[in-house]
Amino acid sequence: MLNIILFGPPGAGKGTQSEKLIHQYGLHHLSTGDLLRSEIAANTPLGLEAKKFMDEGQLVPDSVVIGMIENKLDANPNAAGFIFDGFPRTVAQAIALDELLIKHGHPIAAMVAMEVPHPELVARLINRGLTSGRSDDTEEVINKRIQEYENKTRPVAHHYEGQHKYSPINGIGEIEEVFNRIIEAINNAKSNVTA
Ligand code: B4P
Repeated sequence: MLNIILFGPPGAGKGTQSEKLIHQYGLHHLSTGDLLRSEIAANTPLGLEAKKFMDEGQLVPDSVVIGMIENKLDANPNAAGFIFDGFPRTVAQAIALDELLIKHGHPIAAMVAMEVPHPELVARLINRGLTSGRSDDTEEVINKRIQEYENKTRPVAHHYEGQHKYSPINGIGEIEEVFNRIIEAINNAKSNVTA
């Protein structure tokens, strides 16, 4: 089983690259952003609660997203592995994920971190906002999301650095070019796991 975290600030391209990775490795894609948006679309109590935070550019409470991930892990016991996209986003989420995966017997193999500078993130997300219809793709909310990332999410990188699983890559360039860098990082991690 191969468990990979795709990490990076809002707009780094996690969702874009996850789509390609699931085809490459046959992994199960777990995006907390997508899961939350489907709860919102279905008007569930969880979705209504999450929307208040997302519209403000804030992170949704840890207990909500950890519970969602736990349900998905339990529902897919035979998966070849998971790509965690947009999760964990706080150190508390990272600790919870580590514990869940130890229970399942397959810890994280690598965190691949996509590095993209702030002005490029803002430009990409404003551009996506022209067609996405996402209420959090406006300049004011985008800047709050990046601030939230700096305050609460960046420390998650140090958590996996401490476990020697942190693998930074340059997230600037053509989508295919970035994809090849991610593949290289994952293949290195795989050979470490099997070594
Ligand atoms: P997410 O849905 O996770 O999404 P994201 O950060 O907006 O973007 P991503 O990095 O996936 O970018 P994408 O590929 O789309 O989060 C949304 C919200 O949900 C959060 O703000 C938070 O409120 C909540 N949430 C989610 N998970 C949570 C958690 N664990 N805890 C608490 N709250 C949580 O790419 C962006 C754009 O760039 C696209 O238009 C794409 O086409 C373009 N692009 C991609 N790669 C490119 C490249 N190489 N060059 C140029 N453009 C590129």
